[in-house]
Amino acid sequence: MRPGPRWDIFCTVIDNYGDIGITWRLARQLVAEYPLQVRLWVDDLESFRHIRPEIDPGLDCQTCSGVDIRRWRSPLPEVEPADVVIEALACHLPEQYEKAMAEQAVKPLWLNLEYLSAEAWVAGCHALPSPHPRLPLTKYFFMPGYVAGTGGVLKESWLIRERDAFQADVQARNEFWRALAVPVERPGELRVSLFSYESQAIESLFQAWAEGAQPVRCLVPEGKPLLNVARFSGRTALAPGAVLDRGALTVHVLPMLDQDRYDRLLWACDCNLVRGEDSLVRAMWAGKAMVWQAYRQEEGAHWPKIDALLDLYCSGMAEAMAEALRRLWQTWNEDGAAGPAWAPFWAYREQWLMRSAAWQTSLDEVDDLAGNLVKFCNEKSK
Ligand code: TRH
Repeated sequence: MRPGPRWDIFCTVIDNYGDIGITWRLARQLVAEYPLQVRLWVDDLESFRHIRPEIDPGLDCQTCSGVDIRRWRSPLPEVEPADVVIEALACHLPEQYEKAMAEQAVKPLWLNLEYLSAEAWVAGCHALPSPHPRLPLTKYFFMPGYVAGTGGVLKESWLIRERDAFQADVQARNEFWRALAVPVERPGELRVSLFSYESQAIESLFQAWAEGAQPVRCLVPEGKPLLNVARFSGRTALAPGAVLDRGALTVHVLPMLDQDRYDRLLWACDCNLVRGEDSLVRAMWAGKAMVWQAYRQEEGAHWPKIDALLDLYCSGMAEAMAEALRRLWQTWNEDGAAGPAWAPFWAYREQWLMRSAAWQTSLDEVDDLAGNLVKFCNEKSK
């Protein structure tokens, strides 16, 4: 069988896990669902290992789930450029690689995969060409998004099938919880996953849960929020395995999970607090209530993103329900008093499930990001 087209995906890890989270998810899906050979260049394999423990940070070259993974070091070893080149999330390609692309008889198709946003300008920029200032190359902007005319969001072909099977299988969920040393689900209890940046809003929300009537079990994979969790509990530090009790609230500190198990955590909870872009999309596909904390940018550049997503998500929603969502998301992103915003939000618990299902239907109308990328490349290569 003839090997399929070759794709190179370049990823730099700025901080956090979003860049590697998105590029790894994309690379894995492309290999699994299309006849493609994918090489993923990553400058920080240690971060990669956190979301995919099989990765050996000591290796320059390794294969995982059929993806050829390369350490992106400077200077890059001399390699033949692939047929399709993805410059992901504002990373810059090495100069000598760009030169090598320009020297190819058939120039590679070069795409700049941008950050996901609900802002209105996104559709207008999607698929626009940008000629290289010096070399005979054109780069295309590929804009993920939630609406027609954008590149869509990531969604593997197996995702909904596996989610539905897991959510319908009490035994599988019990095993999942036991492996994490967390008690199995109890009637009347609320389970919440928490993945966020450092924020005093965590302490405010915990206070509200602790004082509330409903038992709340909050699952926190280790990372940035632990500072606030520790402060709330009067401790100086916390490690995976720690369990804190305060009033109606029990908090479990979990180890960081691999991406697939993190999905299961989202599927198993009643409400998911997520951050950045990739966990946000996974929370959308989990189908539960969700609260989003955006990656904070200089001069408040993240606020238009929050407002745009709120506008889109709340469109057609009853005013009081939309107001409850806005207040919680806003206080959560402001480091503010999220606690008082919880009860009005949770009063709509059933409606969040319905909204989530309708939102997923609208995302499906845009098709998935990997499929849209492949379609775009096939059309451009004709
Ligand atoms: O880690 P993030 O805050 O990433 C951010 C944003 O993407 C932001 O836009 C970017 O510019 C900045 O990084 C530098 O959040 P995000 O995008 O949700 O990525 C987290 C990844 O980590 C996602 O793929 C899910 C994964 N994850 C696990 O695999 N296991 C876990 O236990 C957790 C909590 C997350």
